Amino acid sequence: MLTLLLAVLHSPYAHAAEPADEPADEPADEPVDAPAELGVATEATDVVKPEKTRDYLMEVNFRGRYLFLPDSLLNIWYETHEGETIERPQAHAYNLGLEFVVRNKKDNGIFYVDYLSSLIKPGYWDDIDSPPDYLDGEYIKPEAFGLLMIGANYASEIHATPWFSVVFGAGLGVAVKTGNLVKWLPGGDEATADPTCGSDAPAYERALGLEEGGAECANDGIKDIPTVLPVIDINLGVRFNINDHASIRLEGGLHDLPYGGGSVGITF
Ligand SMILES: [Ca+2]
Ligand SMILES: [Ca+2]
Repeated sequence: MLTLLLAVLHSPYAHAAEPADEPADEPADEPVDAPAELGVATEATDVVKPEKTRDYLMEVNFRGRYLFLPDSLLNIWYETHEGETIERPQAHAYNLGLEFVVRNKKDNGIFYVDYLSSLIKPGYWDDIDSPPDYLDGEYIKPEAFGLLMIGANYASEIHATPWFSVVFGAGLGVAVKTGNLVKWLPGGDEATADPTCGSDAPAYERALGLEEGGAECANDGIKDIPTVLPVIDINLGVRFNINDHASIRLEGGLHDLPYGGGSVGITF
């Protein structure tokens, strides 16, 4: 019985008689008795058959992330000046990029390139002193400040259902700094570029103008940040797998900074 079924399935006439099964191979109104046409149908079937020639999938994804340093952490080192005009800015950024993923049922290799763009507003960064000194902080203004990041992550995957899984892992990368953090120091500091400008004024006044509408002091250079930095990745997320054709990954963790975000793309 089984032999018969297989014989039927392999018969060229079976394909010709069932155009609904193979609509791409042979339009229904083609003459079924032309030998050349049957030859094409058989050939096409043979090509379609070995569908799974590799036991891994690949993805190309677009990724977007929001990164931030929590206030609770910054509060350890910097005054908040909450509610004042010199209130400490938020330390946050966004991150856009591309991923190439190679994965099997359990293992994921994720290769990425992305760009972190600072969302930090110009503002006053006043360190915590004991006894308090609210006038010795620096005024920092990001100028095209960002990081171009490239790296590789490994992630392990646990499938809850064929279309939903938990993905977690870690990895390393390299970041190249773009732009700068321009700084103004408090007046009287030995390192000010123009010691005569606001010699007893705090940094925010030297940056924004000593008086309402007044001239600003020249900046005092840039913050000393290495051009090349390591990237440490720790990721925990979930993946929605759409028929092995597309996937969405939502995750959070560490991408040098704590982050939350997602990746969406095609699977092939
Ligand atoms: Ca201080
Ligand atoms: Ca201080």
